[in-house]
Amino acid sequence: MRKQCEGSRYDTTIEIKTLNGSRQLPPKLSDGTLRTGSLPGSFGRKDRRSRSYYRSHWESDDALGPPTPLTCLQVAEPSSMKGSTITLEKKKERKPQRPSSKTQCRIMCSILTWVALIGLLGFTVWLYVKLDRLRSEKDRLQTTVDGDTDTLVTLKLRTETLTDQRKSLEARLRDGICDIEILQNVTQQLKNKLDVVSRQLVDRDQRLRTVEDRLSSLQGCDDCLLRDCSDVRAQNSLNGVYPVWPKNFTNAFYVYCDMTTSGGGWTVIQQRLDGTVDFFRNWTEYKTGFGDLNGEFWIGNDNLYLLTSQNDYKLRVDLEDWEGNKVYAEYSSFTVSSEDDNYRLRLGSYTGNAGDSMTALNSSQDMNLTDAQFSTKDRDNESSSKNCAFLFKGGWWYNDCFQANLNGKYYRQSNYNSNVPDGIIWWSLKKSYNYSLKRVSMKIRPMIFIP
Ligand SMILES: [Ca+2]
Repeated sequence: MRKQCEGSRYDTTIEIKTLNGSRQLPPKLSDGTLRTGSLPGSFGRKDRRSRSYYRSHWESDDALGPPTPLTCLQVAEPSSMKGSTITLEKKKERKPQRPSSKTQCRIMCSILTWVALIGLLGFTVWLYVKLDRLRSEKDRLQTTVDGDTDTLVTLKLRTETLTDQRKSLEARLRDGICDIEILQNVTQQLKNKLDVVSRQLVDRDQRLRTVEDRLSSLQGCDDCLLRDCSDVRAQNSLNGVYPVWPKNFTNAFYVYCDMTTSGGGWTVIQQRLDGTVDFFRNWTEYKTGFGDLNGEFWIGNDNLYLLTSQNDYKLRVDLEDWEGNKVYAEYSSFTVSSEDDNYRLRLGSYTGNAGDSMTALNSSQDMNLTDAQFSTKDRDNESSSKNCAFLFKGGWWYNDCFQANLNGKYYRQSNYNSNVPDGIIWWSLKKSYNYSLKRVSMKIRPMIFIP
C-alpha cells in the first residue's frame, strides 16, 4: 500500500480495455460505483467514478477530461503490478449466492452483540437514572434529617430552658408557700390582738357611758360636778383616766388621776416615762396637749388655765433618776394664765427633797420661773437673747434659760452626749446639766384638799 495525494502522478501505466479492444469506462454497479474486481489498488469505496477509473485514464485518454482532483488516496499497489496491464473482463452475471451459514451466524452474532450492547447501554442508562434518583432522594432525606436534627437541638435547648424555668417556679412557689404560712401566722396574731383591743374598747365604751350617765345626772348640781381628780378621789381611789368638768367650761375633758401619791387626788399635767412621745413640739400642740394619758403626755396649756383658774392649786413634781431614787418638789401655789398672757406661770414657795429648780435665785442668771411665759420652738417668749425652747428642745417656762427642763429630750441613759443641755434636767438634784432623769411627773391638787 502507498499513499497517493492530490496532484501527484502514478509511476505506473494502467490500461483498461474491454474484450473487443475498445476503451470503455469501467462498469458501474447498480449503486453507480465502479466495479473494480481484481483491479489492483481498488479502494472498495462507493463512488460514481472510482479512483481506479481516473487512474487508468490519467495518461491513456485525455479526451475524457481531467479527473476530479483527489484529496487523499489509499492505494494498494503490489510490486508485481507495476507496469502491468490490467484487463477487465466482462463476467457473466451469476445469481447472487446466499450467505453461508457461517456468515449468517456472524451476522446473527453481530446483531445479538449489538442488541446486547444496546440493552446493556439501556440498562446502564436506567441504572444511572435510578442511581441519580436515589441520590436525589438521599439528598432530600439528608436535608430532612439535618432539618430534623436542628429541630431536635432547638427542642432540646427549649426543653432545658423550660426545665430551668420550672425549677425556678417551683422554688418561688415553695418560697411563696413559706411566705403565706408566715403571713397566716402574722394574720392570726393580729387577729388575736384585734380581739383583745376590741374587748378593751367595748369595756372602755361601757365605762364612758357610765361616766356620761353620771355626769348627766349631775347636771344642774354645780357642786356635784367633778372639777378635778380631787373630786374624783372622793368616789374612786384608783389611778386612771377620768373626765373632769372645770368651772366656766362647757365640756368635760379627760385627765389622768394619781390617787396614791401623798394621799392622792392629784391631777397629772405632765408625765415622762420612757421617751415614746416626742416633746419637741410647737405652740399649738402645747396649747391643746398631746400624747397618751396612760403613758407620756402634756395636758395642754388651755386645760392648765381652766383648772388653775377655778381654784387655788399646789404643784408637785415627782422625779426618779436612773439609780431608782425618787424625790419630789412641791410648790405651795401654781397658776397658769390664759393664752393672751402666753400662759404665764406663778409659783409659791418650795418644799421637798429634790431641791428647788424653779424658783431658786441665781446670782448670774435669772432662773426664777415665776412670772415666766411659756415658750416653744416657734414662739420665743423669754428674756434670753437665745431661743431657749428651740435650743433645749422643749416647750417650757424658760427664763434665761432654766434650771428645770422637764419637757426636754428623753435620753435612755443618765449622762448623755450633746452639745447643749437639752435632756430632762432638774439641776438642783444632781447639780449637773448633763444628767437626764428617767421618770418625771407634774401634778396639781387644790390647796385645801384633805386626804
Ligand atoms: Ca429669747
